[in-house]
Amino acid sequence: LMMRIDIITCVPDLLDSFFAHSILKRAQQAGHAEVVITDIRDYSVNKHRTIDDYAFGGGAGMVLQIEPIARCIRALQAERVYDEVIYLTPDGEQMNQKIVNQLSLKGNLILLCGHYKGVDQRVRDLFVTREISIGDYVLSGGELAAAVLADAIIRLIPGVLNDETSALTDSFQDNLLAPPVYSRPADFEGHKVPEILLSGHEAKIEEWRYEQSVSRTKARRPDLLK
Ligand code: 6GU
Repeated sequence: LMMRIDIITCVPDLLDSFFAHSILKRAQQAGHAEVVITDIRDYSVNKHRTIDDYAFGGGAGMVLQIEPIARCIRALQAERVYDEVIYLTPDGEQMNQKIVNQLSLKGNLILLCGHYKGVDQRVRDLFVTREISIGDYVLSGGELAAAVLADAIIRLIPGVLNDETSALTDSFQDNLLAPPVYSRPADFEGHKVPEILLSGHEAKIEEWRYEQSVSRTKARRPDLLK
């Protein structure tokens, strides 16, 4: 299984270092996923390499123009089939684990990052198949949102995580928060690890963890249980 995620951005430097690190690098080295960052400016239609212009009708802020983005998306689509072209935008559908699970089962994805006042509406009308926000706050561009989405997707691809980092015990994977975890020492200045965890009773430990998940979810995120 090999998933390719293309990220289209006008600030590629912002994303390059992120995908060169940690679990995402491992996933790429193992051939489970490939993340390719493309600079919109490389598809500019003029010698000054401009990609944005003033908004028709006036108002503050520049708009990413349709021509460079159209040329970029078409160049990618000429090479392979993409399941979705996702535009990262604060007015999109709010990202959650269910959406991430769905996307992790797809083949190739294009993530388009907005900037300034966003992209020309015609890009959304003609090319974008899905619009996603990472939460109700405004970032200065879609790059961090694209990194968040790509990270959440890639770690779910079969074979990317090992037993220690297994996604099966994540918070949200079953609409429950994860239970508390402990490691050595068993006693830190009198603060002891719950005895059950030292008991070796596997079934009882699982039951305790489940109860902790439920009580933690009731206390912190009752909305998840509805
Ligand atoms: Cl996807 N983009 C921007 N610019 N801000 C956001 C966001 C996306 N999601 C939440 N805030």
